[in-house]
Amino acid sequence: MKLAKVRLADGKVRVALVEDKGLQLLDMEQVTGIRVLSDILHAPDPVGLAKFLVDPKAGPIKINEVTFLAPIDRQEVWAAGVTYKRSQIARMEESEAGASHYDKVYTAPRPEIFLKATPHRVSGPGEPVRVRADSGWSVPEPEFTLVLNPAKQIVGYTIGNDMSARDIEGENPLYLPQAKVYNQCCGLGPCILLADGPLNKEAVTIELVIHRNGAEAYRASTPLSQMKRELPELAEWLGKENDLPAGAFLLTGTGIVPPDNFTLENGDSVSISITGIGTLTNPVVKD
Ligand code: DO4
Ligand code: MG
Repeated sequence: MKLAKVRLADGKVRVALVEDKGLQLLDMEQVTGIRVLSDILHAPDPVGLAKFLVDPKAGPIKINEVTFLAPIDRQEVWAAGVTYKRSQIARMEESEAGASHYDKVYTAPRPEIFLKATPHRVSGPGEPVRVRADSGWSVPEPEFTLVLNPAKQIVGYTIGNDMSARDIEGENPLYLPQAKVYNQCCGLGPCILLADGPLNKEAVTIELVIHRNGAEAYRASTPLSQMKRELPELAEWLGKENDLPAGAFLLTGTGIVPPDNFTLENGDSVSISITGIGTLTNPVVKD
């Protein structure tokens, strides 16, 4: 089951069930204390609650009649890094000074985890993601993303784009927060696939397509199963000594890194597709 936050033609923001036949709006007035998407995600039984909230009076709405918004409310956004061999190799190449750190973290029991964004830095579907004006080498990082409730349980999955300035990170690993965290540094959406059973990682593919001037400039894909770590392992490390009272999103690292001569440009379009979730597309801005 997939849930989305959408803006209707009349400007109202609603939570909806995303189905093949269209969107079913949820009637949030029916249950006290349930107002926004994360109230459903953090409830004891998100799937049961979402089914209960379907508004029987509202017929299905066509997907192209609404605007999908980032599926975030007050959650923090965290990210794990160097969880795929491809990321380890790319990082070691870009950073003379920090190469051994990336090598070590790939095999160490403790993963790399960093604070990626707060809600105001997140772009939803169709909203711009940003390349820093002081970066000459930036890429999108297409990442399978966990949705955690305040009890630190995985309650859903979405698509994340961990926009990254490779030159800033490569110059000195201590610049990582500036390479990763800035205005419009993170894409999330278009919806949340509720975790209502075990996830078959073998069946999930992550694909990145970048368009420039109307033509395809880059395309690559990776199976989620190429990830070195387990998803619950990453969630557990994030939650150690670290409360998440508003819940959290956890991007789980990139297995796709464009070649070293590729950098995003103003006007590019980044599309990330993940099996079972959908496609997140964002235009790129650079001032
Ligand atoms: O070590 C830097 C960040 C790594 C990262 O974001 C990734 O592997 O996805
Ligand atoms: Mg990343």
